[in-house]
Amino acid sequence: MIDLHYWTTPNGHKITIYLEEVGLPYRILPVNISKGDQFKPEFLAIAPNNRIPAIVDHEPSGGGAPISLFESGAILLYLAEKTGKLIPQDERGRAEALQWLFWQMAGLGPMAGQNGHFNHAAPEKIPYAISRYERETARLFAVLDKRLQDRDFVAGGGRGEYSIADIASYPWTKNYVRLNQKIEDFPNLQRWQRAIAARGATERAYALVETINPSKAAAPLTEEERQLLYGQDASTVKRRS
Ligand SMILES: N[C@@H](CCC(=O)N[C@@H](CS)C(=O)NCC(=O)O)C(=O)O
Repeated sequence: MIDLHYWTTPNGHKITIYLEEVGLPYRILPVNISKGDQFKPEFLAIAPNNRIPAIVDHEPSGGGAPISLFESGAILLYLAEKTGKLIPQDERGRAEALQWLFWQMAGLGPMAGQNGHFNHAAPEKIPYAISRYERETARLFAVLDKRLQDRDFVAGGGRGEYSIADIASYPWTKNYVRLNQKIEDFPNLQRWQRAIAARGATERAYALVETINPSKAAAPLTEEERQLLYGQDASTVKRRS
């Protein structure tokens, strides 16, 4: 059994999509990040960066004590290695999958995250910051679009095979409206996105939002929530353990 410490955000969706795809038994432990659950000592013990997602695998393949992990890319890779599923098995395909997984983790995720922050959460509209992150999001969408011009999936031989590389990027392109991107400018990405959206596992993963966080996106952040999420600095880490 896998414990998934989860909230209904793009990085959280990556892991529910994967687990739904491969059918590993898991249990969700909601971490409501706008209420401060990410600072609870029991969560920090497995996720010292106070960010979701995190997992605890109570049945590691090699036996022994449970393995806990934070960082969505590390979690996807761990689960793919555990199950042998949704990662190409040949050397070349596996290298491609890792390359695009790291691309998402180091590029698309952080840039789109800042795009969302400066467009929707920042207390003041800073045109340079908004433009910088919108343009960088668009550039990264174009990179993905180009990669998909002659293939169905990001990594693997032939037309590619569905893998953790696709799963990592999908949630960060699904929210293109929020990121102020015109999806019709990226037709290959749009085709890929539609194919992933139509998968049963993707539908089940996103359906969890209704049960775990039915009020999602209903209300703007309160001042207290804003402080919790965006008022963090070194002292936040030092005073919590
Ligand atoms: N690089 C991390 C990023 C995780 C992350 O930013 N999680 C956000 C939600 S998508 C979070 O937990 N935020 C809580 C906070 O900022 O206190 C990953 O991919 O796991």
